[in-house]
Amino acid sequence: MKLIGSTTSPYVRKVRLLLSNTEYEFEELKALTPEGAKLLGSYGPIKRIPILKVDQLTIFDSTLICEYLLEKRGIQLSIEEKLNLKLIDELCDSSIMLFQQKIWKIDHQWENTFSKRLYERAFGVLKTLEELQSRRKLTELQEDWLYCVLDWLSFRSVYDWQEAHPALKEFYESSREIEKYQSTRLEQ
Ligand SMILES: N[C@@H](CCC(=O)N[C@@H](CS)C(=O)NCC(=O)O)C(=O)O
Repeated sequence: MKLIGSTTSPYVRKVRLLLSNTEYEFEELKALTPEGAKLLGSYGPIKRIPILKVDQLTIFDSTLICEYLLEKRGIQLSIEEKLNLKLIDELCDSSIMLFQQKIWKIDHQWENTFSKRLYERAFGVLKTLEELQSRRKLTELQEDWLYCVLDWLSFRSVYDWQEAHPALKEFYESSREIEKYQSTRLEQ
């Protein structure tokens, strides 16, 4: 089994966390560099990381990869679980796009309608997750995915998510030393 991805991607980290106790090969590929983008093309048309090569399959999309790995372990996710995981994915997607708007100098100040919509979505999801976390409603899998996004937001200094979300901040700060998060930490 081979995982293709970078050590800076929150999507790749979701999969790395799930593979924590499994033997696999890791192929480093930085999607945002020209060389990485070219190499990604050889794996299929989507051109995003992560990619998992396993059992003659090339699986793209971090959520599909996680679902595949969990199914192999006999675990089927409920719709309630999937809905919360989708919220976290939406937070990740909108935040990544906001970051790209900046680094690709499309809308550096997030002034256009598209950026504003992304920002609203990210903060709407953060508010919902704040409520869920303050009532301790998140499962371990949801916490893992959430940690991946919060840590990436901090790593890239995308926006200040901490001030308005004390329960998320507390969760983030108290989780930092957990071994699985330390052993998959984001690195340039
Ligand atoms: N929905 C995808 C998103 C993956 C994604 O956007 N990965 C980023 C890296 S963090 C990427 O490959 N970006 C390359 C690009 O947008 O050109 C997933 O969950 O795997």
